[in-house]
Amino acid sequence: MNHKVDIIGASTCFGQPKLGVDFGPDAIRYAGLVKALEIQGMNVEDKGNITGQYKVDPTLHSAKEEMGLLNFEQVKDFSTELAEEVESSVKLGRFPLILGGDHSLSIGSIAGISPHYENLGVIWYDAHGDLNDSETSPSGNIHGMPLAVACGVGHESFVNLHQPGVKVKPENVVLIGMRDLDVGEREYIKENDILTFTATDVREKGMAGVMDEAIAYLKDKVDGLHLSLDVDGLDPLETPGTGTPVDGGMSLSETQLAMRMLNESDLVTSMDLVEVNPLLDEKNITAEKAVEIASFLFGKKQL
Ligand code: 6HN
Ligand code: MN
Ligand code: MN
Ligand code: MN
Repeated sequence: MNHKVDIIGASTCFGQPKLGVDFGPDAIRYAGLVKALEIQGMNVEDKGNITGQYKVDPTLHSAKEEMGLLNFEQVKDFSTELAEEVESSVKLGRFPLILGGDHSLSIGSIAGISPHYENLGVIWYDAHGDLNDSETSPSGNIHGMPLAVACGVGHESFVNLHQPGVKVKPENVVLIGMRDLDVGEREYIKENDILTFTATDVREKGMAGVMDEAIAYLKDKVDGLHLSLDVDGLDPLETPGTGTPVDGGMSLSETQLAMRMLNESDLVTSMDLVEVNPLLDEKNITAEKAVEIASFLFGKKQL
């Protein structure tokens, strides 16, 4: 595990309609992220927040649509700025830990990371596949599309953002925790044969079994591994402060186990920790659990 960690706050809410998720990065900081990582021996640098040029004015937050994409301009502008910040972190040999913010931020984070790898792997830990495009999306919300974009599907200015071309091969993707997939997403997963573990697969095989399979599948073919963890992958009883909760999710302890196994695999080179919305939370517990999850990825143990 890279011990040099850059914290990059991706303070965006434009990928979905609920205000407050742009405060996610600060909520995670207030829950003690920097200290928690330093205790694990990490050299942490907090790079502050990226906001993009569009200021969030709650009274004006009504989404403008462009070809079925809500807040297209804002997401494009934000993603471009984030990709640059993330790339400079990777170039310095540091581990970018990107705090969200809604999941559309992964358009930018993956665009900044993938040029540095021949074969970037991605683990998408989420209730959702985030594999829609403007045609399959039931909502027009871009936070339901970033993994499709990374795989080369979607609006060309997203697909070619920061660097032209496909950022991640579908065969290098593993989905974990799926339980709310749209029709088009299911088709995409089948057509591209994406290794997928639903929430009931986790129940059936156990998290250890799932992670063993995921790590074995990825370890010999990827030269970098990006973990994109949406807190709605966990059950809403664990992480209520998020915009699109889905029942039947992973527990904190299953997630801790997954993180411990990823730590031991030594494969992970970057992470998004997203969809923490303090305005929907109860006493910041979702941010506190996000800190716990990151701590386990960076080596925290219970004994
Ligand atoms: N997330 N599949 C739904 C949509 O609107 O496309 C929900 C997306 C949730 C997005 O998990 O970041
Ligand atoms: Mn989700
Ligand atoms: Mn997501
Ligand atoms: Mn949401």
